[in-house]
Amino acid sequence: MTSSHDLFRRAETLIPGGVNSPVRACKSVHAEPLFIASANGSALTTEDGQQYIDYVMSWGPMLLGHNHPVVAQAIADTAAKGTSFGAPCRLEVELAQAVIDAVPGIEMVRMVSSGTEATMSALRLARGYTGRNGVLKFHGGYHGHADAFLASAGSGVATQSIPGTPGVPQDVVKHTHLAHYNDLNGVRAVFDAHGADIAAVIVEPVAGNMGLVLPQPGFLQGLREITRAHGALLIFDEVITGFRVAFGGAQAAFGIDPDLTCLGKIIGGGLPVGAYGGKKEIMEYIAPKGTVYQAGTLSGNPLAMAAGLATVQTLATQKYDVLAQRTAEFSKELENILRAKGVPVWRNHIASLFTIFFTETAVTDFPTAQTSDADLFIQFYTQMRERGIYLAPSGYECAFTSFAHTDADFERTLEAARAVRFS
Ligand code: KE4
Repeated sequence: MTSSHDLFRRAETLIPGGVNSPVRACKSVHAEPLFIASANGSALTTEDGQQYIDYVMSWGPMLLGHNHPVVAQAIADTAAKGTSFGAPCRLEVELAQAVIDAVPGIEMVRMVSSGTEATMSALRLARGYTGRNGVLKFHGGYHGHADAFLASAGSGVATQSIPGTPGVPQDVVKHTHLAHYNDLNGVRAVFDAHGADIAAVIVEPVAGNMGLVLPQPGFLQGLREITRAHGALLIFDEVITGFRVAFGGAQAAFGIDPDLTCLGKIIGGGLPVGAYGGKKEIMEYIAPKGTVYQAGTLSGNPLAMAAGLATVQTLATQKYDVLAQRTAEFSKELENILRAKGVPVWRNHIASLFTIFFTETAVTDFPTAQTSDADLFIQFYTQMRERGIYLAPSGYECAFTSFAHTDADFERTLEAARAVRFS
């Protein structure tokens, strides 16, 4: 059996950093990545034959749990008939319908192959629709790796403390304006200075890439009012929150009506799918109906559509409130266990998402998320991993539960936390 270590050594000679996405490299926690051989429900099995309870869940897609039988069967049945035609197929119509039926703000939708493609395309559409260049994003917000979004980005950019935006021309990022999450005065100031040229505000309605940060009362509504007042579009990046915070996404949970919505992760059920959608009047600017160009060889391919459709149809019957309550109780007990060890702890939680920060400061934006003690996080991550608990290798990510996590999983995780010793 080739171990994770041997595979990583080999991968490092073939792939930059040995990984196909930076945050997986576990650099910030001074560990090597585990190579996964298989996954089922809430469990991962590594190439070393070790089993872990998974709270990364592929960074969000696996809300039903890994290898869900309905999804696996849909993939197998569809694969037997071909995987990609480069032509329209029934399944992309059916997934489009399911997304439009579920997400209140989406009247028309375009499928792409990643969250990055979705946000990149939504911004181009906003610029084409408004004739403006500017975009406002938030410190610590992560919207994928398109040039415009790499200013003060969260997720792996924050994890690696990558300064600025190497490789991104200043001419591009000069159109990107920044404000702090939950700071409407900061947003107003940007609009006072640049409002005439701002095409859109893009926001994670619940922030998941600076750790989990919740919108304070009035924040999202304020963004809706400010953008409307200035003729800018409001783009909800629901790549994490879509079909997770509620079946209809954060926009359903918080009752906000964005102009455009970006989706990913869950709507692919583990296969590469992203989507952007919104008001029909805006979406019809997209080629070939309109002239704002966006395209993709594998967009809407039957295999990915089948996985996404089976996932969304199965999620429609799940009890989101029960999972939210179970996750709330589990993460609260985890917070209590860690606080009893004398370390500073702040917990943010919503639905099947939570983050434990190692700070006494209320975490409401990127600067307060950055007060979390990185060394305490590394001790926590390392000792939990030694005890078979697989957490995101970064303090700027969320923990994801799923409909596959059992009470026994949560109790085993709490047992592992009780055994952690902080120095
Ligand atoms: P992808 O291009 O990675 O499919 O989606 C980009 C994206 C867009 N918007 C939000 C809110 C996102 O969270 C993401 C991607 N999330 C990260 C983890 N937080 C993906 C993990 C990775 O980069 O490997």
